[in-house]
Amino acid sequence: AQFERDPNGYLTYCPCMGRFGNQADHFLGSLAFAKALNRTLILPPWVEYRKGEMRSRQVSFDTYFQVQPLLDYHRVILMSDFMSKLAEDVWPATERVSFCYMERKSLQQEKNDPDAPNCHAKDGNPFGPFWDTHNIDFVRSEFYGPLHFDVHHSTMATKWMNNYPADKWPVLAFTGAPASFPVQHENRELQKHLQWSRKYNVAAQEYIRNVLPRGAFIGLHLRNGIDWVRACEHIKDSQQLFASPQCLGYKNERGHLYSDLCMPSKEAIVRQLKRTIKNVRQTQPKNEVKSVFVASDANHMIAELTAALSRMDISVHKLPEDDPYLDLAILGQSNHFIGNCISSYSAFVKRERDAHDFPSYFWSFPKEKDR
Ligand code: GFB
Repeated sequence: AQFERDPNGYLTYCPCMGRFGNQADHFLGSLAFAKALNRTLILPPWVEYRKGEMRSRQVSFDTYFQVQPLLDYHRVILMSDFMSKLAEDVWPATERVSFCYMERKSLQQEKNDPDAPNCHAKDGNPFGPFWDTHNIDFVRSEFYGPLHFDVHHSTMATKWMNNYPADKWPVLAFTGAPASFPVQHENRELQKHLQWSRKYNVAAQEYIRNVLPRGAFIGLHLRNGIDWVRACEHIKDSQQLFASPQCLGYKNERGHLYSDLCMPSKEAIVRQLKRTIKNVRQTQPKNEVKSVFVASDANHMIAELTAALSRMDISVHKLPEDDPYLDLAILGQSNHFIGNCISSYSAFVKRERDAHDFPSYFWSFPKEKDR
């Protein structure tokens, strides 16, 4: 029964924008969108980029997350299952249409190209490699503008269903996620259905049990690579940047951007960490903080933090090898978490912790003078 055809149709997309944090935001929105349209969501693989590789790698959705808890919310199917068990019947190769808002120019297209308007859904990286993973080619394009994806504040879902009924359009395949970035406020709570696969749950538990000293630990996310330094320059000319609504509020109800929020100084990090530890010691004396776990894309500051905490008898740890997913799974389990308000990678951890009522804080927030 698991692989019976859904008469209400299917929806899928390429997570073609950004790295994991962006893709996760997009996933939550796409899940809500599929539910609003009452279509089964075909779970796309995650798209990953490795240094020195020209083509993205696609990693099956269930490598990192369980399928079952998503089914509590809505019907979903792995893309590999859909393609091997249902596509021949539901979505034959001669009927595969790609959906985009409006024409997307091809990379090679000259100014006066006579080609008919097209989504060019497989043009460039990761677009081509993504659909190639499951041997998907498109025979036609469909421009869905001016429809959009905000199903919470309008009759948008009805419009989609009227324009694209499932009997004529069994699969809606989008060139990018049918969702906003950052994640819409209403969709944040869907994070509770996104639960780590057994492999990552076990790995996180083992690390916490076997490597960290017994006792409470504080998880830190330090986003400080060169791409981040450059991205932070946009603070000057924006109201919000990436995930910043998670601390500033979606309408800036809790403040405006400032550069420490994006790139806190080393001194500010040490100060805030010490202050957090002292607070925890005062408010939860029974659950003493014994260690700090640091996740970072570049500089973990292990030496600085170790020196700063040595007199408090607190050790500082990081994974022996770079693993963005295990870092996330461990941060999700820490007793306290300090993340970067602007980073969607931190936002993933924050949402997961909110779902469990675990406390989280942000670097340099609130602004020092307001504290
Ligand atoms: O996840 P992501 O979209 O978050 O991209 P941001 C950052 C990527 O950097 C992650 C790596 O997917 C990881 O591969 N990374 C970041 C980390 N932090 C860590 C960490 O603590 N541990 C490990 N192992 N890896 C923004 C994007 O990234 O960066 C924007 O939202 C833009 O699209 C900007 O590209 C420059 O939101 O932090």
